[in-house]
Amino acid sequence: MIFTSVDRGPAPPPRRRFLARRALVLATAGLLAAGGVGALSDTAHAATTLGSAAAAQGRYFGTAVAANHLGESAYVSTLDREFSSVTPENEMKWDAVEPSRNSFSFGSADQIVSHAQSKGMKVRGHTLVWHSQLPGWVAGLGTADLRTAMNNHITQVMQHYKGKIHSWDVVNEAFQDGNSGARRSSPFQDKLGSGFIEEAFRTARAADPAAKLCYNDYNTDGVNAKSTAVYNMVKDFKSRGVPIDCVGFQSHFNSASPVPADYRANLQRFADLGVDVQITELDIEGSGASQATSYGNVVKACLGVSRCTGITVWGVTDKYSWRSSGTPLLFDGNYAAKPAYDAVISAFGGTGGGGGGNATCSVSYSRTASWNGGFNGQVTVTAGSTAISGWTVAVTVTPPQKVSATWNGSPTWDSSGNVMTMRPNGNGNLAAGASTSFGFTVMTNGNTSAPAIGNCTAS
Ligand code: G2I
Repeated sequence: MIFTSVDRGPAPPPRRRFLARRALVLATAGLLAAGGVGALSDTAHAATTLGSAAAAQGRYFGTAVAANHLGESAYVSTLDREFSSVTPENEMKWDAVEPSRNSFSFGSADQIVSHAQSKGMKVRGHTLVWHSQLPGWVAGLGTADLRTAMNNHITQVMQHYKGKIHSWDVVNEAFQDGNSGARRSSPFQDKLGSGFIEEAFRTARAADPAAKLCYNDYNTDGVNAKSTAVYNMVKDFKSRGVPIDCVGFQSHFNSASPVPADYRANLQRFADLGVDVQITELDIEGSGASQATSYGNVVKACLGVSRCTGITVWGVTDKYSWRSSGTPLLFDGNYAAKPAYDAVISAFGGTGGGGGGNATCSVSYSRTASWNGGFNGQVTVTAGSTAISGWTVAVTVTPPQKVSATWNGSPTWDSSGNVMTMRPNGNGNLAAGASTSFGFTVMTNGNTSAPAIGNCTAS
């Protein structure tokens, strides 16, 4: 075990030695916080992230966000580091923002929007008119009242967020599954008829003329009867001047519904109608190399269509996914980047580390010791298919936890003192597939949760 901090003078008894080491680590963190914040954040931004890799190709890379996780430091640090756009997962839905007629509650959605704005992220609005998560009072209205209520809802919500939303899902999931190509039954469809969709778009354009107006649906990712029904609607809207700017493809995939072979071709046929296309709720159940390949194929399909303006994944971490047991996202439950993450970066043409070539690495974490008040964590860094000469891994602890010692690595700290970015200490050169490990001691201060291990970036 090689400690990075250097003890001065004769060896004190063990307890004092530990505290001296802790003081040195904390003093270093303090120094960096006082004088080195700019340099540190520059370094952080130099590394490839989902957002920066997508931006290099002129795209955004977003995620669904739930307001109730914004207090979790590992969730927020992963969100802030990696993503350039957010979609509130539930907080802008009708039941959340207008639970009773003409009484609006924007608290949770506002929380997400202000967080995004403070970090320079774009916001997708989801969703204005949808049959689901619709409060009971809406379904109880008569036709004339329903029309007024729908238009009022669109207007009030869009005006509240005017200028803050890059794209709105104006109407969501209005078509039936299967081969009928018919509209789905809903209070809107059943009482207002199919014309409710164009009415919603016209009202939306008047409410916030700068926002892109999208139709969003699932099982429309390949060419099939449902996507063709949507295609025909968009074509009709364009020919009659109904305002529509974009089509969202939710892209919830699993083994029963894999990434379609004609995904790119389907996106392209919509783009050819004169609308942008966006991948709006991407998640792919599975793991390992097959999940990674599918994710890479989605990115390549989007890059193959110039009007595919961005990709949003439906959550930050597998542990909070709406289908968590299928582990469909890019970060596991400990916020470690999965192989799918590397596949996304590399499909965007990134290097996974701000370095050259195809340098990649992956990480695994284990708790190697624990005692009352503390534990030791070990992170193993493994080079990908080419040799690497350097790596960085971010380790985030949850306050009031503190990292009190580290070994076999060279740490720097963010201004909060919770995020430690570890770089090699003489162990940066790894042959293809070779591993090294670094370790650290966490003082739990009452919280025994595991640290979040960020993605490994290699150079
Ligand atoms: O179902 C996946 C997505 C399909 N496309 C439209 C999206 O809006 C939809 O998102 C999901 C959310 O990810 C879930 O989080 O929509 C679900 C509802 O239709 C959301 O689930 C709901 C639960 O059903 C509620 O019980 C819960 O109170 O989430 C709510 C908030 O946690």
